[in-house]
Amino acid sequence: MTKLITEGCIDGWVQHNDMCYFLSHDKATWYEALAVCSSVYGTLAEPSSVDVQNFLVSQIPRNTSFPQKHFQYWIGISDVFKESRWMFISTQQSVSTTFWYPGEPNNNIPSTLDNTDEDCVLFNWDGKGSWNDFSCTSRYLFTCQKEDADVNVIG
Ligand SMILES: [Ca+2]
Ligand SMILES: [Ca+2]
Repeated sequence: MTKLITEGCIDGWVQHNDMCYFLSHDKATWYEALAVCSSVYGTLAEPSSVDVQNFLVSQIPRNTSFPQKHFQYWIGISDVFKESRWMFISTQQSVSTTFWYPGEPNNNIPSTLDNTDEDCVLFNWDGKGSWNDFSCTSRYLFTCQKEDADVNVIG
């Protein structure tokens, strides 16, 4: 049996260290976004360090139509399992390095129809990468990550 290891990222994904990242052009709920990322054997992006956080900030396109409005993206951090316990969704490890916008996370409960609280994290709340907890059923852009090496077994 031959093992063929292909390094690098597939088209449309950007490499950083040993990971590939994808920024969506379509909006989805946090749950839908997680399903999309999982469907390509990845997960929602997890800025687990200053390095990854800064890389993701560098990848966000400018909103040329509405320069005052920043593009915001779902990332793979949630407190959906236990309120105020923020964890990376792929590993369920607690998040230690955080980049919350001042006053966040506030678990704000909007007076919308579904009346959910805020259990999912939006990246780039302020145009500088800050995080804000938000209602998981809101529709936003999202960013996925996956490991850069695809292993294809031939034989
Ligand atoms: Ca919450
Ligand atoms: Ca919030």
